[in-house]
Amino acid sequence: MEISKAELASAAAASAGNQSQELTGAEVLVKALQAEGVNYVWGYPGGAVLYIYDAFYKQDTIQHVLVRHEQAAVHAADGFARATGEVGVALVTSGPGLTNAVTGIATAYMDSIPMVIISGQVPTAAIGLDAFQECDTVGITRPIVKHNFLVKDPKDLAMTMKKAFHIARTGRPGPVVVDVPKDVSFKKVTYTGYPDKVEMRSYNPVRKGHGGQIRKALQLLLNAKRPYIYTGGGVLLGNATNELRTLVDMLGYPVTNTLMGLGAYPASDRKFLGMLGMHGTIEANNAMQNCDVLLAVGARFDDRVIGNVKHFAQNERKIIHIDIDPSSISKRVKVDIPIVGDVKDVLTELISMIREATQKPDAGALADWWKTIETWRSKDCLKYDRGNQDVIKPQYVVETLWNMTKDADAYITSDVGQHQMWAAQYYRFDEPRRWINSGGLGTMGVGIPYAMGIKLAKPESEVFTITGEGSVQMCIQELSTCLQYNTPIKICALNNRYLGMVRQWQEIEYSGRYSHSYMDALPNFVKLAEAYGHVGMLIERPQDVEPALREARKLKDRTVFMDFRTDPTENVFPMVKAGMGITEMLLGSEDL
Ligand SMILES: Cc1cc2nc3c(=O)[nH]c(=O)nc-3n(C[C@H](O)[C@H](O)[C@H](O)COP(=O)(O)OP(=O)(O)OC[C@H]3O[C@@H](n4cnc5c(N)ncnc54)[C@H](O)[C@@H]3O)c2cc1C
Ligand SMILES: Cc1ncc(C[n+]2csc(CCOP(=O)(O)OP(=O)(O)O)c2C)c(N)n1
Ligand SMILES: [Mg+2]
Repeated sequence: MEISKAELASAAAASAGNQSQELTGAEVLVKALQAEGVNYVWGYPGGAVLYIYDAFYKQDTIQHVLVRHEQAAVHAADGFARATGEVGVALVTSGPGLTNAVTGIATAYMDSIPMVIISGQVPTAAIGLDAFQECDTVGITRPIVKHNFLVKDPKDLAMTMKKAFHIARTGRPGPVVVDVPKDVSFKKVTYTGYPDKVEMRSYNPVRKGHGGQIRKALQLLLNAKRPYIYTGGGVLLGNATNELRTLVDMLGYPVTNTLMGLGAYPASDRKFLGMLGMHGTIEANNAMQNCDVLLAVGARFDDRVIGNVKHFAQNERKIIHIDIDPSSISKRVKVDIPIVGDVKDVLTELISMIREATQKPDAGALADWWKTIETWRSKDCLKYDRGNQDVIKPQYVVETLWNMTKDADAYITSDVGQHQMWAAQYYRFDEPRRWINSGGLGTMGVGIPYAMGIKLAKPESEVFTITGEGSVQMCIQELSTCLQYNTPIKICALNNRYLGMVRQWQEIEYSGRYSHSYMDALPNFVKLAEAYGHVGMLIERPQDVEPALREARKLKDRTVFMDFRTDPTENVFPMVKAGMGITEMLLGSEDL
């Protein structure tokens, strides 16, 4: 019989509970992390956390990774969490350490990523006195965390950590900050073991969906003439890709993923219509607008998906919405059948109801619906100039990478901008948790730290970062961390010499007034990579794209920075302009 990690953790907790010990708060903190099964912590030291760093020094089960900037510590732990499904842990000092971490915390919060961020704080007696490196961590992080704690007594540390991990990973996941004043980490306390249970009267997330609601949903789904399954990050967060696959196979209905859901359903399957939304495919967006029954699964009707809400409401459709967070339901779009619960539990119940049902989907109506969808699909909206031999098309780099690695054990991280959208459109993700990017906050700079976090957890896998020359400079210092911890990643920079996504908006929405979107004086990335101890490559011709990628992959143990000089004028299409409806798409430069 296999023993789960959680069981191991609670066994460790129970045995630790047998003997009480006098420990410092910092030592209790480390024991808590060990009991939670934590193997990696990304962090950066400073005065307020030196007792914690001292406690790390005296143990050898947790590897601490010293980053070069606290923002990257949080991103790396976040990338680790996205790829593994475990809670990512970061450690920062008080004041500037915490404020540097804020972007990372907000990024994780917007995409519902389970994390625990431990921050140092000035001693309790100094709080509120403008002490050296003091900041109001609880106040600053309140709007960007699922929960936060200020620990005032070392006696509370173990239970606080237990709660922090529990809150981070249950219900709608999210980051939890634990702020630890220096005296709390220094004082001794009698440690009687890590708690094995946690109860919070005010926090009891629902897992099981309401049976009556699921039955109503089933009825609607079976009576549908133009059904559509719209799935998001919640399917990945809830580890429900198998259930989704079973459901879609049983019903034969078309399915789409949001940017955050890519990989939740295999992109190579014909029933998949591609990503929907602002840069979604014609078929995915038209199906969203024209369906008569919409099953939304772990997706939150984001503005980049729905576009103009009034336009979306012009067509009548019944909406079923499965989401673990009641506050996500009817937030932006009114739904008809809300089902609050965990996507895995709810889909399992729905599947068993479908199995028992005598009624089957309306095959005739479904065939007509598929015919309509195929006419949209035949427009081949992701076509681009593949024959161009003068300049590297950015889409070609992504497509080539996909062709080379589709059967490999590969993870793709990205930064934010046009390159992110091309990665989402042209790399066809068949498996969950392989596509790691920032959707909700859209944080430039995540690409390298995400890759670094994943590579540590998955040393045998290939990890690629698709980035832009703008984004990559926001956390480029982490190339140094990659060398120190031997996390060889492959960076594919689609270098268009522009803040391309900004340039695209300026071309389309601001009559070509390119205000501060051109990057002059870029560094020599090849030399920069070499200066950090890595390999740099400059690729300027389309025919060199594939050989460069091949060579980089061969250099298994090296971090390689590939500087692809791509077409500076290329835009991301389809595109729904701000304020437009999701079917009002620009399909190419001829539409401008
Ligand atoms: C430049 C740029 C362009 C973008 N363009 C697009 C675009 O064209 N198309 C697009 O889709 N997005 C796009 N985005 C991303 C967009 O901003 C949103 O991040 C994204 O659409 C949200 O995805 P989601 O609805 O899957 O929600 P997520 O943020 O992934 O939220 C998940 C939902 O699932 C729920 N959930 C979590 N766990 C569970 C569980 N166990 N059971 C049930 N429910 C659960 C949560 O409560 C939440 O409501 C773009 C972002 C950027 C930066
Ligand atoms: C931290 C941060 N600042 C600003 C932005 C706004 N922004 C979105 S995309 C983009 C341009 C990105 O440029 P680059 O990395 O070169 O990618 P490209 O669009 O050219 O592919 C900017 C500035 C952002 N998303 N994040
Ligand atoms: Mg660029």
